[in-house]
Amino acid sequence: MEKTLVLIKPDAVERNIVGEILTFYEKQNLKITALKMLKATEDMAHLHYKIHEDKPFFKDLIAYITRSPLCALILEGDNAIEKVRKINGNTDPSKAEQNTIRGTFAVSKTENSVHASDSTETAQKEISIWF
Ligand code: 3AN
Repeated sequence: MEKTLVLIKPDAVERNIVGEILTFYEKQNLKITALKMLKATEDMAHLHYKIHEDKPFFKDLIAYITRSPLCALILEGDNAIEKVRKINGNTDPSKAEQNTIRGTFAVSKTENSVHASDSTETAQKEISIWF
């Protein structure tokens, strides 16, 4: 059984689509084992996006992720990390498949509705930031 960290990001919480997004995961047999609403602090955002700190979009990313509450959750299931990233879809909504969360809801590469860990090491680190 694998664990992964998901963030339902501010653009999605603002549009009242948290429930619809959770349904994508639950329908694929993933178990929600922790869930909370919170507003990310600058420190949390910096820790979470540390690998992007030299990228040109970093400032906008931090401003966006801290602008209003997000929903953090832990999902568990077989192959959860890969499975959740498939359900989320491509980072760029114009390239995301239609039946993915980002293909359905994402607004832009920054405001792309969801985040999910990309490895077991990242999942462990990200769970300790948000829980
Ligand atoms: P993913 O979330 O699909 O793993 P990453 O890890 O490459 O994507 O990027 C982390 C976050 O940074 C993305 N979710 C997105 O919000 C933002 N991002 C990535 N690439 C860009 C870009 N070219 N322009 C603006 N924001 C970006």
